[in-house]
Order: sequence, then structure tokens, then C-alpha cells
Amino acid sequence: MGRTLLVFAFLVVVIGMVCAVQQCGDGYTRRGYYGNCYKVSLHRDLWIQARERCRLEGGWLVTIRNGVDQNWVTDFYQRHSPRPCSDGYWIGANDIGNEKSWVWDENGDPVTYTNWQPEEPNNHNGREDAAEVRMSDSKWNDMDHLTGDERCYICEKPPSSC
Ligand SMILES: [Ca+2]
Ligand SMILES: [Ca+2]
Repeated sequence: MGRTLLVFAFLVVVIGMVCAVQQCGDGYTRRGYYGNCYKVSLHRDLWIQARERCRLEGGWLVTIRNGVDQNWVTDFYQRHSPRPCSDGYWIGANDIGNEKSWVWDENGDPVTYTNWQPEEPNNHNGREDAAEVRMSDSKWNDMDHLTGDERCYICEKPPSSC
């Protein structure tokens, strides 16, 4: 009886240890030991399509909350982006709901840290409601989220455990 309990306790500990190692899967990369999972797209899409693809994988277009995030994301993109994605990439910041009220795709939180290029966001032609990061200087520009402008993008999602 004691031996059965011991085996049971051993199994509980082993399963607990395995489940503590959270996984990203699907080609995603974990940011450090406790961070979320990130993936650079292999192709270009409209912002609205990119958001949908991230959602289908349980995530959102990447959130950049501070300069440390920006540096990590910039480095991650440069290491993982395929050749057709050299001009810039979509992030989750958008003002689709209310002009000039920028929020994150992840949860609708207001965008507090910003990294806009000079003169941006300019809402060119009254229809730029989604943010891209330009590869030339790693700064943000607002673009049309619905038509014309296709970019590669970064999806972010939480790791999963058992
Ligand atoms: Ca706008
Ligand atoms: Ca713009």
C-alpha cells in the first residue's frame, strides 16, 4: 500500500514538472522563460487579414508596451523575417474604433508607449488606422488597414500548458 502511494506521488510530481514547462508550438518562439510566444509571418497581408490569422492561432498582432519590448521585437523580426518582408511589419496598435485613440489589438488597452516617425501618425487621406514598424528606422507609421498596404507581421500569444 505504501509503495502504491509512493508511485502515485512520484507520478504526480513528474506530471506537474512536465506541465510546468509551457509550450508555444506552431513555429512560435518563447520570449525568455516567462514570456509570451512570437512568430513572424512568412508572407504579406493586409492588417485586417493579419489580425485574423493571429486570432485563428489563439493570439493577436504583437503588442509593444515599452522601449525594451520594441528592442526585443525589432531584433526578433530582423532575425526571422523572410526576404519579401524587408520594408516593415504590422503591429497591433490601431485607431479603427476612434480616430486618434490608439489601442492594442491584444485587449483594447490604450497605447501609452509610442515610437512614431516624425509627422506620424498622419492619417493620410483620412484612412490610416493601423500601425506598422518601418525597417529603415524601427519607428512607427500609420497605414491603411483595409486596402492596398500589405506587410508581414508578428503574431503574439500566451504559452499553453496541460
Ligand atoms: Ca487613423
Ligand atoms: Ca502615415
